[in-house]
Amino acid sequence: MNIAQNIAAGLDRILTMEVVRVTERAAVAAARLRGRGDEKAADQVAVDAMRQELNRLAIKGTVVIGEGERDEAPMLYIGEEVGTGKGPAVDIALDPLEGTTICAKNLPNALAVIAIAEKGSLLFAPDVYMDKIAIGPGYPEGLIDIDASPEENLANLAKAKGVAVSDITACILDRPRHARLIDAVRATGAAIRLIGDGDVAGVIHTTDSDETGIDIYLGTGGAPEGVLAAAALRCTGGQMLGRLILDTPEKVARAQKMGISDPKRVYRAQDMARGDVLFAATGVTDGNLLDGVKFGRTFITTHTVVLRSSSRTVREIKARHQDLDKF
Ligand code: VTB
Ligand code: MG
Ligand code: MG
Repeated sequence: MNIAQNIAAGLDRILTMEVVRVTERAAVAAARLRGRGDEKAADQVAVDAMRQELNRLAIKGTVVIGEGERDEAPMLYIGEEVGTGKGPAVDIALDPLEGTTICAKNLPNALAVIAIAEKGSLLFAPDVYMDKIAIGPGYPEGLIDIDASPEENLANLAKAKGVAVSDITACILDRPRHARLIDAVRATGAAIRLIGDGDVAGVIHTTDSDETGIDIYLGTGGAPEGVLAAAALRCTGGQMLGRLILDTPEKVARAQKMGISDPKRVYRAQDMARGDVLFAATGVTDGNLLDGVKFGRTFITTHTVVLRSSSRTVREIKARHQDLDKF
């Protein structure tokens, strides 16, 4: 397929490489404020840097998952038009600093992330919570069930993996709302990796359980982060189910305005991110799959993963940036 055919068919292949700069730039900006205890400042510089680099891309982009009310970031809002305006029309989901608190505390797995998809193919999710469950590739379709108990899901996963339940590790956000879930998982004998923030990384970690030691992601986190994680899983394989938590009439109405008619719908990864999807993440702090930004004396090193759904390619890009003025 040549480039012209590629543009006609969906996402431009060139974008696969171009998009790396966008997350790299956001990650470097945020990394400068690692461990400073100032979440807002780190988020702000990441947003500004991502926006600046995004506007250099030859796309006609619309942000559909952006900085919501919850993070209170001033830019890259839902509906914002980004890119040069000359190029394919695409929808964009982004989080310039996923894990603002992680970055402020300089703990593992803060990321700069973006997903680019064909127009109309990302779930237009309100900024509410989403119940999520995810496992990596190589398991029979339908193995996990969002309505089954944690005991059942863990038993089925252990059986399919050919190990005892006690050899399974679940990743769960450390929140009071998960107290019962945590007890239920521990009662099975499985281990839990409790994370302070960063459930996009948590979900992605299931896709390489040999490396990360995480087999399954469970619990509720942000719906925007759910769509970003789904985009990544579309590219790596793996299964994810998500259901918006629309527990007040106000949230149901908000979702309805965004085109969601069934408030109880269970979304699979392929329902949240359809068609041809590109996903990129650059490590801000050191993590299980990506190294954080390193500030050397003469260059800055970044570590990025770029995924594409149509080819299921996983590219890891370690870059040395010598032009320090640019950052
Ligand atoms: C998660 C986590 C994010 O929001 O989605 C979380 O992955 C969910 O909200 O890093 P609560 O913090 O209210 O539990 C973040 O922490 C922030 O975007
Ligand atoms: Mg954010
Ligand atoms: Mg976030």
